Amino acid sequence: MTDDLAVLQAETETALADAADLRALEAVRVAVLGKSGRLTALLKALGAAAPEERRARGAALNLAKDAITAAIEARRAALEAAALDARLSAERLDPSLPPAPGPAGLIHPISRTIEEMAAIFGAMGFTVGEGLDVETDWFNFSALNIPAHHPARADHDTFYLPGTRDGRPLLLRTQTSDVQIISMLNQEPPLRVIAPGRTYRADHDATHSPMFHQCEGLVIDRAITLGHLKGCLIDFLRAFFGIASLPVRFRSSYFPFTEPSMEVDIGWNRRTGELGAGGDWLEILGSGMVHPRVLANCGLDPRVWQGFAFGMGIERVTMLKHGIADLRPFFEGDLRWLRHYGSSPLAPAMLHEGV
Ligand code: 2U9
Repeated sequence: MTDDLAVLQAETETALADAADLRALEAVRVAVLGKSGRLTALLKALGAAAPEERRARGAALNLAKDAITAAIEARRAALEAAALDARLSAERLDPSLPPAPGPAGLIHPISRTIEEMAAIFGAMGFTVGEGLDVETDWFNFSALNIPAHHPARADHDTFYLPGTRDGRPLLLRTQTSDVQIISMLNQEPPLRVIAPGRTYRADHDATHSPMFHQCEGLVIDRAITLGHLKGCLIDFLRAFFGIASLPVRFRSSYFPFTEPSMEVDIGWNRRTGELGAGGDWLEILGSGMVHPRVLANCGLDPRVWQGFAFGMGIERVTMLKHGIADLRPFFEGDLRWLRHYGSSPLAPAMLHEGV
């Protein structure tokens, strides 16, 4: 190698060793191999060399270029590895740290109540079923023994939709019973299912919203009695409201889909709104033994299979549990309300900790 190339290579190696980061490295590369770089200039000058010199000089220049390129790439690899090491140690993650305070997001009270119901009924062996918001009148009414002339079927109570499915009128479901009907049609009994979800009724005032949420439930088995219904709902209500001595009263009622039917009341103080004591009664849900005709509509022999069912409004029980006076903010998306009534996603509903 000629002296000038040896000097150039040595100086480049020193400059590369001094380059502390990728930017400095790039500057060295441009100064040697760039358009106006020192080695590029020597390569350009090769054309002017005497023909007998050109071969040896060309080979020397190429050797120097290869050596310098390799030195640049080696330094680049070292600098990139050092930069990655520095980033990894600066960004080290400690999974044992508590979550950083800040806008982590909160669970809406409706979702929270559904989680709590799933936890309580889940511990009793229920699964959570889902249906469709848009149903036919068979799943919403006919299968449930709700007769053709029933007021619930009228336009002023139910949102009907254009079109049909299976030749039947479409509607927005007014209760989540479609889930239990589908469960009975598709699964072999015994079964235990809850059906939380959106429901719709043509009702809009201070205490009614055209869209609201219900949780219904269904148990089908052999030899199911009213005693099972009562035990299940008393246990649920006491766990949900967190009051072990919550008074619960069953009052005879009527629904087309259950026989006998019962409304369920809990003890409270009407004056203070306090639940659990006070001598007054507050209606909280409806229930009953599944009507034999509903069982038969879903292909079950009522002489073999019995069951009980219940239904409650999710907004209503959430308002009572948390002392929320107004229904409207549930659907207004006001962040101040959500921050106040929302619950932490990091503390999910767990029965053993009290939901
Ligand atoms: C099947 C058979 C029976 C579900 C039931 C009620 C009683 C009830 C209301 C409470 C307040 C709805 O949100 S609300 O307006 N529901 O009173 N629901 S029994 O009965 C069923 C369900 C499915 C197959």
